[in-house]
Amino acid sequence: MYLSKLFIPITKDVPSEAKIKSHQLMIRTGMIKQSSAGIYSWLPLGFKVMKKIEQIVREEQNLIGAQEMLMPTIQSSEIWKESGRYDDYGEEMLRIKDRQGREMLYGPTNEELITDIFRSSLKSYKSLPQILYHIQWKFRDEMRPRFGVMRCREFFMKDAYSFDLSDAEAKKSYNKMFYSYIRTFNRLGLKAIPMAADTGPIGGDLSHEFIILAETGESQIFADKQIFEIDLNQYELTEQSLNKMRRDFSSIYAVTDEKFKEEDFAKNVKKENQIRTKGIEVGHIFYFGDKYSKPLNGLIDSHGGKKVAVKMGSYGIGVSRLVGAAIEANYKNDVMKWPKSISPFDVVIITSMGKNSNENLKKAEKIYKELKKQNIDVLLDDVDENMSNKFKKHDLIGIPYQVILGSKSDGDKIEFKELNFESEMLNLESIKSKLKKD
Ligand code: P5A
Repeated sequence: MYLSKLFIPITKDVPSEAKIKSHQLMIRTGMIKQSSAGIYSWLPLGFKVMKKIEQIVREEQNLIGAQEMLMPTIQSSEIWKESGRYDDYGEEMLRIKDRQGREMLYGPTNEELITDIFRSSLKSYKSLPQILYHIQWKFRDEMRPRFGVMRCREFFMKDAYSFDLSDAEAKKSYNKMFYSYIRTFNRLGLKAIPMAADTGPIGGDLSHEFIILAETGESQIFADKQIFEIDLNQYELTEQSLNKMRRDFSSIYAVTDEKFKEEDFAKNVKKENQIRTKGIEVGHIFYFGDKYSKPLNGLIDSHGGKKVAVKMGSYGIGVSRLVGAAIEANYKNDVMKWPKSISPFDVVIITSMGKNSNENLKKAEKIYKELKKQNIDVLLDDVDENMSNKFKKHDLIGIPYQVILGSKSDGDKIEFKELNFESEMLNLESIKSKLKKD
């Protein structure tokens, strides 16, 4: 893609309500545009990043055997009345009437709808376990939408639902999802720590929030610093390893504010290991047994033919929130550097448009074609603007690698720079191998 052709409305005008870096930066680099309070359009640059995150989430869900499907955004109020949440959910639910006067709603989550699908589809324990997921827009009429895509009204979520015969089996599904989340955030280049959490309107008695440390986060967290030292790569998808993983994490104190008790913290964590800080919740998993299957009659025949309510859990990842969270975690000293796995482009060729512009552009196009052949996603900055402005702009856009065709590049030697590092002079072959995908 040529930058001169890309729809990327870069602006210096940031509205005063954009208080945190990710919000400011997403507007400045034309990633999103607010259409009304807490509702955004995703412009090409922002959409590209969100799609990359979505794809990693998808691959990691598939890896643990979860099956992708798609449920609608608009739901009927009937199932919510059956579960009892139609009234409980309160003002956050956007309620709509269709032309026949039927009460509908824009789904804030899908526990009811998936239970309805399950109850009319599966009848026997022989079909269990099952994990289904979709990646779909949600709507919550938040009282104070803020921080751009972090707390908005319309947002993109991956939500998965597990179905098992017994509590013991259901815990295995919970552990698989726990593992999948650790892998997912790792691949996104983010250190997200599972913390014991409250269940709120979703319900149940077992729950973890996955939290990225950030001063701008809205979650207050209390943890033993040892939790950040657990080697996340040691776990495998076997029952034994998953049990070990849960034991490792539950043996170290890490909770959100709703679960926090000063005396427990003092008792369980040495003073010098105590961390009190803020974080961004990027995922949240719940085990709630038969909270929905019981009122909604999600029954299955168990071994002896006896009908029992299926045991369920639900598992969410804030896909659109993650775009903002990744910026909060990676923006430092006025430079944004995307993790390789979710960067909107793999590399940018920054071309000086000064006195040798024709020559530079020809050279840039040649390199561009070569890199494209290697399946490398390249942005070519062919905009007629001075180099210092270009560098400033690319510090904000955050593509991690730059090929710079300015005064230093000469013949075979091309200036190559990784953001936040000194540049080096390399030939095209070395650049290709540096950019090679794993
Ligand atoms: C789990 C999946 C649920 O809704 N039901 C289905 C459960 N959990 S949750 O914690 O309420 O949300 C899951 C994740 O969605 C993101 N999120 C949001 N992102 C942007 N704006 C919002 N207003 C918003 N609300 C929730 C979070 O990442 C959360 O962890």
